[in-house]
Amino acid sequence: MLADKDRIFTNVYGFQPWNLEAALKRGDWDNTKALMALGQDAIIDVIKASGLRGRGGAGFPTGTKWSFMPKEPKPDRPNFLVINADESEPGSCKDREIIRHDPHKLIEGALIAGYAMRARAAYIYIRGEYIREAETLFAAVAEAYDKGLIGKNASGSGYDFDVFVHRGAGAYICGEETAMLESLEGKKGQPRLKPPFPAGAGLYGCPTTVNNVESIAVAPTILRRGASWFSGFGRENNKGTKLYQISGHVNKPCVVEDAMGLTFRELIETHCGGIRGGWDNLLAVIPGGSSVPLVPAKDIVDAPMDFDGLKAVGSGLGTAAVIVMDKSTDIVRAISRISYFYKHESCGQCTPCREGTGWMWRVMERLRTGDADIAEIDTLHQVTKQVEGHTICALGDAAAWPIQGLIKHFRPELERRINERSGGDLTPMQEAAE
Ligand code: L3W
Ligand code: SF4
Repeated sequence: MLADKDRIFTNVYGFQPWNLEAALKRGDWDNTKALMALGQDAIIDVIKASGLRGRGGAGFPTGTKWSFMPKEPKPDRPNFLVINADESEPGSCKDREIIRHDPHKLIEGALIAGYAMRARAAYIYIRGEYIREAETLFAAVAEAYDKGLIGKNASGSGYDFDVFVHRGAGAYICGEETAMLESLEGKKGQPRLKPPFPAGAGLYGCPTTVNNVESIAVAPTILRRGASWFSGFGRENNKGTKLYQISGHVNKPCVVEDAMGLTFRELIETHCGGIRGGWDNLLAVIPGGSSVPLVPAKDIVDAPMDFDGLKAVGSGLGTAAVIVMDKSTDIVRAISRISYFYKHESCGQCTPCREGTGWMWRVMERLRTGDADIAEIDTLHQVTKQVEGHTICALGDAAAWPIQGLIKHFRPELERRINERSGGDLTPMQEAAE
């Protein structure tokens, strides 16, 4: 278990106030000017050496991403930093806790990262439903301006840097980085074709880096404590500490910071009081938010909770939103509900996703009730393969993978329902819960 002294997010449960006075006591904004004096390229080198990989789902190396930004921005084409706080992935709830209880870590991180990338300003795009969190963030940004920590001559560094908070309007797809840029520009939030990547042409066509809240919020601590301290946790290619969000059928759901690479069993036993009803009652786990395939109990228990460990069992770390399902779960219904989510959130601009998500959900619903032919299981699988990799953004993959995981691991259950027509309609209690 991670020692308290090694936690970056020391106020994740909000036992202390979020405000600047309390943040200063926790060590935030401690001589930020000296950190910046390291120099822009040296800051990027520290982040590279720390092994930090993006915490928003894709795991792209953060320092490498920062290094893509032009070193001499043109006056009419400034660099921008965009921080993705549109946390909408089902199961994900870590960025919310950072913003609620530790917003100054994020704002200080924005300044340091923005400075390293020669950015003129940071835009924090916050999920529309995060109303109280947005209020906290607006207030924390105002505190930072008031004390001269950001704005003109930010923290006495001689560097001018603004931070703008922008509220979303409730669309999951605006968490996709280029849809977010469109939305910030005041347009409909629809993903752009990549390349060009945002580092080449991003916000208003200017060089832009989009990073997740957690990736930015850990940067000041990495600089203060050193790259080797951070890379001392986890293992090769999977370094550092991470906020895990465990929901579902555990005795104590929580958001907790621990080292990358601890096993699923360690995570659940150490922080969640075990599986509801004991380990024999575990059915399956979605380990990285709804976009990654489920993993059956037998494969997940000893899997390291990091990028490579979860890839090895056919899934992914995603945002480390760990959804635990025990044997009381109707697994077909659960995946069908996820399919409905992607159908609902598809922006509709490419055909495989627009048509495919609805088609897959309708078949999933018939599989749920058992009102399908056995051959349709393979047809459904083929359609998921036609959607996967054939769309503009990753939402198409995200809609396909959970179904592929279901078919791979729970085909006998799908066949049983069809053979017995046993799924049935919703019970009155399930209807009420819908
Ligand atoms: C310059 C290149 N930049 C890649 C950049 C790229 C982006 C980052 C990763 O999707 C995943 C998705 C969700 N030159 C570059 C380059 N980049 N090559 O690197 O890019 P990519 O395309 O691998 O991923 P993405 O489009 O950022 C993110 C999955 O995460 N997910 C979580 C979603 C989480 C939320 C939330 O609520 N926080 O929505 C879970 O699995 O499905 O696969 O910046 O520009 N050659
Ligand atoms: Fe829109 Fe879906 Fe295409 Fe992504 S994959 S651009 S959400 S239609």
